Amino acid sequence: MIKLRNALMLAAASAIMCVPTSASADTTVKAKLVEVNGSGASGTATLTALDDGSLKVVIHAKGHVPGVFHPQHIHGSAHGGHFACPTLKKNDTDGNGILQNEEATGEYGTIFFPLTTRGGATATPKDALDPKRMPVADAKGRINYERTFPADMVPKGLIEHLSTMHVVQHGIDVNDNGKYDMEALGESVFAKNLGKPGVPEEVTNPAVCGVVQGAGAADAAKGGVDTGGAPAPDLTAPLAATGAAMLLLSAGLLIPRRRARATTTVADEGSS
Ligand SMILES: [Cu+2]
Repeated sequence: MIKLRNALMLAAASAIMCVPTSASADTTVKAKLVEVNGSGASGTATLTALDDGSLKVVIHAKGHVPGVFHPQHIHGSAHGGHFACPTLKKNDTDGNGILQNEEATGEYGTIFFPLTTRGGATATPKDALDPKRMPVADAKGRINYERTFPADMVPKGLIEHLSTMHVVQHGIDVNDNGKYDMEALGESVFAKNLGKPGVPEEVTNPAVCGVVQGAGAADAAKGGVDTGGAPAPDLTAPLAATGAAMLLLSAGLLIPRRRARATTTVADEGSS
């Protein structure tokens, strides 16, 4: 009965305020991918936290080393934090003119969620550095990637801290021979430290980095009204819905409910 009463009151309040009762909690954030290590690559990444706890990732990039795989990850932390994209000036601690991944992670955080093309997506080399399950740039160096990860694959803390995440694509060709090789920069210390020796440094060094734009959007994902239904037409919709929810809350009409979401932890450790 209480549920029904709340529903009726919500409907009434919504009618008065012209807010649809089926407000969506979907939240979309975008990142502009900017070149690192003079890769010449660029692109955009769009992350959408869907109502059901799943995460849709769309990446369009160009200018990458053609015909080879490019490890790509969401970098960040389950606990949020202030991250930035690395720069040579600030982060090239060994002064060799190249940003190794281990130098860059100080800025963009650890590998939090590998954006594999299929299968698992744990923050371990098995997934994060799998040449067979990372996107391959086409003959013109383009990568067009889209995957929706179900809720039980999305690591805890990712949706909550969506606005502090970074999208990084790796893989550069320093000696310009069209492939990854040991001759250029030697072995990847980063991969070796993760227990995967024999990976060329060219594979793990960052090629583009993107800071998620639209800070505050993640809060909407967290506190949005869980009424399901119509997809949000744009970024402002979830925020508007949250505003409406706040009004209803202050009027004592709505009992806040945390968005149901799988909390299965996909290993958010094991990366460095
Ligand atoms: Cu990465």
